[in-house]
Amino acid sequence: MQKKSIARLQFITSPSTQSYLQQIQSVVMGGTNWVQLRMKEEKTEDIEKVALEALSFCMDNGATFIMNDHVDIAAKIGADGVHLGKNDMAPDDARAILGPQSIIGGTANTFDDIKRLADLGVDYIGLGPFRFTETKKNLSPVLGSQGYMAILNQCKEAGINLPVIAIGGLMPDDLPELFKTGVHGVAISSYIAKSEQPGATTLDLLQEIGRYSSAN
Ligand code: TZP
Ligand code: MG
Repeated sequence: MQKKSIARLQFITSPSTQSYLQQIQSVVMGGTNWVQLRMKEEKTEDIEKVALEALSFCMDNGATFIMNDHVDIAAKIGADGVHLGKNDMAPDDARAILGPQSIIGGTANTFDDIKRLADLGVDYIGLGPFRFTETKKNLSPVLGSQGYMAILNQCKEAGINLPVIAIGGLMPDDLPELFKTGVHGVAISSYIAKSEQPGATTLDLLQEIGRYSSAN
């Protein structure tokens, strides 16, 4: 099996009026093919139950399913990959468990973070936060588009070609500016999850993203 490619839009679940599974169903029906199940407050057994259902839905509908934090659950259910923050399992250890085809993403706030993650073999970088967001606790300093520009330039100079995914408080108006900095794509949670119609919001976002990037 070939490793799946990294899309332009990753939807990340957030607590909202819709259940986590409903959110994933809505956005996949809205056209996105890349989702991350992020459940921070729930018990591991409850997370595993949702993950299993969400993965099954994603498999049936051609979407890539990424598990936040829980390498053990990802391994157990056969998720497409994991997203790991600075306090999670190291990416090389996760790779040893999940194997070469697994998509491993890592969180970065600086160029040094990206360099370290590149050495540890991640497949994509979640670089942020772009701006303040209530979705994540203990937020790192905001980068703004100037920050992305500077860090993406450092990546270029260092020959690091990993796909960089912008994250943190993103809204449609941010997209033209962000894609100019050289990011590969965007990860969006609350703007989609808390919208009235997450599926329709996703479709609009994908159309917008398509105007600034060559594929999704
Ligand atoms: N990591 C950095 S910012 C963030 C995460 C998980 C939250 C992204 O969610 P939102 O609601 O799109 O700001
Ligand atoms: Mg984490």
